[in-house]
Amino acid sequence: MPLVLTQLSDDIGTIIMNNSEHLNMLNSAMVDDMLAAFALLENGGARVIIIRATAGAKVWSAGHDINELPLAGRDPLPYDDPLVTILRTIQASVLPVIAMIEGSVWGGACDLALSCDILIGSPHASLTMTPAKISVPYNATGILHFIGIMGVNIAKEMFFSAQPLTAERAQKLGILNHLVPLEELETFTWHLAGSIAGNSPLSIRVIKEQIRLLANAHPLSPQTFERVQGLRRLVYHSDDYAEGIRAFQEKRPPVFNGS
Ligand code: YXS
Repeated sequence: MPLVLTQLSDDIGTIIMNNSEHLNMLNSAMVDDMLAAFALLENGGARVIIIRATAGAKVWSAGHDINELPLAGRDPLPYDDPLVTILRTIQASVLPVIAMIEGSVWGGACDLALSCDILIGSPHASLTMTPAKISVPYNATGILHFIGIMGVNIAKEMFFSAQPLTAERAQKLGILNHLVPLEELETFTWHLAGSIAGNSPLSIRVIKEQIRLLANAHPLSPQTFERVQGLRRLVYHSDDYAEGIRAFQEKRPPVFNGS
């Protein structure tokens, strides 16, 4: 069974995460198939892309495959990590990308959903940011991404609490563009995609890249960048990082000792 289904109709491309049995975990195989689907649609004439899970999926995506996280002492989210790669691909795609979210979204999959240009959710959608749950040091790009979209206070609450942000609250905060009844979600998303597909693809492509460049214009001094990376090494060299992964795999609450 393919991990990803790809469809193209009326200039609208759809990438369906088709591994709900394994909660659409963003492991390297799933990401490889998503990257291939992107290339197929970008070169196949699509004017807009919808990313979704299969209908009825309770979990849109459970995020990074924890079993693919490197052992303690190595950066869990390096530049060439599959999850980080798909985030860059979505953000840099010349096509507008819509996340159609029916279920719960976890960890790095939140970053994937937020990398899309427009988020449309049903009342069952939720976003839960989990680094602190398994003692993972999130990366600078990702943290800036969250701050840019939701502001410092909401980003702190999401990262510190690892509690779900409900669809209703996400919509009030402007994180979800639209909160739509489940039975209308597909039609609403398709209609919005159609209105985009009917507009100038060149103008949209230029505006998307302009917004990406201007929104990410953070003057980071080399010293600040090194400091951020040094802080991350504190975590991924820690016992807590290894404990977070071990506890998940052993299905027990983690016992963090802060070192
Ligand atoms: O017991 P089996 O072998 O069937 O495996 C269980 C889970 O262990 C497994 N599973 C995962 N395995 C690896 N990586 C994952 N992200 C992951 N999520 C789940 O899938 C099988 C079914 O899970 P189960 O029984 O818990 O299903 P459920 O319906 O009761 O609960 C669904 C979830 C999503 C609420 C639950 O599976 C869950 O909390 N999963 C972990 C979500 C999470 O923490 N994701 C973040 C991954 S790390 C990441 O994305 C970044 C590195 S970061 O942390 O920095 O954001």
